[in-house]
Amino acid sequence: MTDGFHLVLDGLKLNGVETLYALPGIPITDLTRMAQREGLRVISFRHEQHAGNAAAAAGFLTGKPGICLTVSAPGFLNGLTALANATTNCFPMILISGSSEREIVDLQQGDYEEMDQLAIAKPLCKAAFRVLHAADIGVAIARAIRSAVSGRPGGVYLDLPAKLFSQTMDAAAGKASLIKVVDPAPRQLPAPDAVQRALALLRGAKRPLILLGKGAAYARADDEIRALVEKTGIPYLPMSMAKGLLPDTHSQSAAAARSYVLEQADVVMLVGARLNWLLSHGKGKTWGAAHGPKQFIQIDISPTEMDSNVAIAAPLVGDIGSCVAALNAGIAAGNWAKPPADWTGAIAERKDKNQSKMEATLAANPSPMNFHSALNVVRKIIKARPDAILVNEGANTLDFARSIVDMYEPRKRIDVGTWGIMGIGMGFSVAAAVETGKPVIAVCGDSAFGFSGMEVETICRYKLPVCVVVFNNNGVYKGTDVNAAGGDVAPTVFVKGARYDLMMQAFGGVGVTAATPAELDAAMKEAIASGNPTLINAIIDETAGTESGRITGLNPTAGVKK
Ligand code: FYN
Ligand code: ADP
Repeated sequence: MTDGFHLVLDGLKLNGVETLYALPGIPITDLTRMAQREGLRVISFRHEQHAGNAAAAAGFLTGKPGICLTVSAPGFLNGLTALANATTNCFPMILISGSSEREIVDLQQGDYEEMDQLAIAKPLCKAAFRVLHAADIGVAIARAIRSAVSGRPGGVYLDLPAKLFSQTMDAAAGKASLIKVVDPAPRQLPAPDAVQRALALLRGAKRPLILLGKGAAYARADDEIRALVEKTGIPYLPMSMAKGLLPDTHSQSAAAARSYVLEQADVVMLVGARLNWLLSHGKGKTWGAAHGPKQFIQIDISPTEMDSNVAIAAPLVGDIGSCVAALNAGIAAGNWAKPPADWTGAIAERKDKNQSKMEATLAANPSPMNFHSALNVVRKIIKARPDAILVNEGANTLDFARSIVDMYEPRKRIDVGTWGIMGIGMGFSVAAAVETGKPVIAVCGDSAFGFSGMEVETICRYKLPVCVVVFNNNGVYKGTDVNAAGGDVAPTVFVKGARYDLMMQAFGGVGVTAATPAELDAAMKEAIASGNPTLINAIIDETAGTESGRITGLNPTAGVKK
């Protein structure tokens, strides 16, 4: 005989799942124990949100759905933020939650942790399934995997009521009921006429631009994308998680001339990037409305993404690997002229200007450190270890790091993503370390770190090579706000001079305070060389930084006299 517990584990293992990001409790405690016994790695967290974030990051980093396992109602709800965030970011993950007894929940008779979890999860993910019979576990797992990774990737919810786990069935029949998913994320070839339309538009452009988004990084079409950029000679702009798809030092990168290229380009090819708020919806001043309308080519696996904000002249629907390969074939077949020199020359001029300005700022060595002088250290460390994964969250800490810290390899930068969410820091770091075995550097604002700080215990427990650098400027945005009415400190201010380093020490890791770039450099090098869990409390000038970093304009009070 077999039972629900074993069928769940066998179904996951059959599909190549190796790790569960979990938080044990009723009714899944034994499932986590049995999982370990059956050879799965169980990474056990202190809060489900971070287990969920880890699963989401694992999904992005591996292209396979990361699995998060939680208890019912409150545990499920804690995991839900991560599930919704994964869906928003197009990261594949599966949230598996135990749930209470259907009969009692549906009659609202007050079961232990009673909640209609399936109904609550549905609007926040790509698909949600509940399994009532052990014989259906195999189908449910197969459907969850396909839903997570096929088409536009995203989050999937799998509801497993407590009673399911102890249901028994004949072992041979149970084995036969499991499904090994064949080709879970099938290639989707673009239509030949759509390829020709895109090529014609690109060929006619005077000021073309390629915009790479995190979908391009996720697609793992690194060589094809690089060939497209280099064969066409078109300047490209990476969104934050597409940094490193080509090295940020690439001569065609227009990152340091961002405003200029967005404003001036006449044809923009979006590759796995949505025209959402991060790209000013493709409209307005950012896009140089005064310079005439732009024409867009958009490569995306989701057909309904087209025209979501502005008209897309040449939609190219398919997986990025297939679409870019088709474009490359078309380019190789014809005589492709490089973009006009006045366009590439003008970009180079803007880049040089911005880069010289940046170099001058980075060369300064103020005391206390500011964001620039501290990030200059991180910049050099990543240059020396381009295989390290950079996790980045915060406001100023995020915005400055994005432009200061160059990335050299694909999928090495994971950050707050489409929502600009805080609290991904430690969950993403755990997954990055577990899934890649590479050193992880988490650069977090002090506020952002607070959302997941307790997971430093998890990092210590599993002895993960994570170096957390907390940019400590005593508050949200900065530490100098004053409550005009007196009494409590201002809502954005924290305990001054907090010793985040002691949190890591509390669990046996290394905790260091760094007040100068030299101290920060030494501590980071030591952390990477040793692989020991490390937290560096980097003391940043509390007057440095601006409210909301580079997105100040989104505050409803921007422009209003306070
Ligand atoms: C970029 N830049 C550089 C370089 N790279 N200068 C010199 N050297 C290098 N290497 C320049 C770039 O040309 C821009 O100047 C400027 O630096 C900023 O570049 P960035 O960061 O790429 O662009 P920008 O305008 O900030 O991008 C807009 C955005 C971004 C919306 C995509 O702000 C973003 O991703 N924000 C996420 C914010 C978030 O989620 N926060 C969490 C919530 S915080 P110009 O070309 O002169 O403009 C809650 O408060
Ligand atoms: P960014 O925030 O970096 O601009 P977005 O998350 O907005 O990126 O966009 C990612 C896009 O990539 C989504 O619209 C998604 O549908 C698309 N996408 C993800 N994976 C693939 C893939 N393999 N092929 C094509 N498109 C993809």
